[in-house]
Amino acid sequence: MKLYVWKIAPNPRRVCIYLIEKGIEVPTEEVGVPGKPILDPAFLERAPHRRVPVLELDDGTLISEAMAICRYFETQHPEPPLMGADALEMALVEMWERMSEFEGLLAVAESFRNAKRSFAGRALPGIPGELAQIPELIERGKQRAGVYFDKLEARLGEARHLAGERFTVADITAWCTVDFAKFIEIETVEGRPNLARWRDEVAGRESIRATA
Ligand SMILES: N[C@@H](CCC(=O)N[C@@H](CS)C(=O)NCC(=O)O)C(=O)O
Repeated sequence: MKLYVWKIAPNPRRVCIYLIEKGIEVPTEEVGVPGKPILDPAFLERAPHRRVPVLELDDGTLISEAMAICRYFETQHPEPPLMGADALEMALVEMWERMSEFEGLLAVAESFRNAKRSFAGRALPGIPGELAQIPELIERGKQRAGVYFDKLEARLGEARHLAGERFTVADITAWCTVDFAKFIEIETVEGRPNLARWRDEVAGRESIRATA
């Protein structure tokens, strides 16, 4: 088994944090090209979805998508539960995790990928060939991310973590989003005291410090 990662990128980081929280050790291979914001062409030839993280099983099966990889491990190592322990918690974890990826992480990525010169012609991950940046999406991504951070602020005023008392994969995706946002010009915790409280608490976790 092997986990393919790109250590500077937020999506592989979601899985790395998850594995540390679970105490599961998996051999990893870095497939980012040093000094360039691209994946190793040899890896891309073997990875049909052209993105990381990818988990390769011993029989050659390739699993893409951070949450699919976490689900694979969660089913075999249910303790401590990071994807919910009963019907309600599972639903709340999935709700907040999906919102965090689709409304948060993708919004920050939209602004980032359309702004950075080093991503010119590569405005979306996973697309073969050229894809032009759209400058209007820099601000639109920030606007979307701001709405998401407000949503986190409201939720974290009523709960310790996103899905309730327990730290879960929803917090992992939200953390990676808040941390990734330092690469775009946007306020995250400023003026959002509940988000600041959560950010400071989560920042102290060993899994977060180990993947910083
Ligand atoms: N929804 C996917 C997102 C994967 C993704 O976008 N990964 C980025 C790194 S954060 C990537 O592989 N980028 C490759 C590239 O930019 O060429 C997941 O959950 O794994």
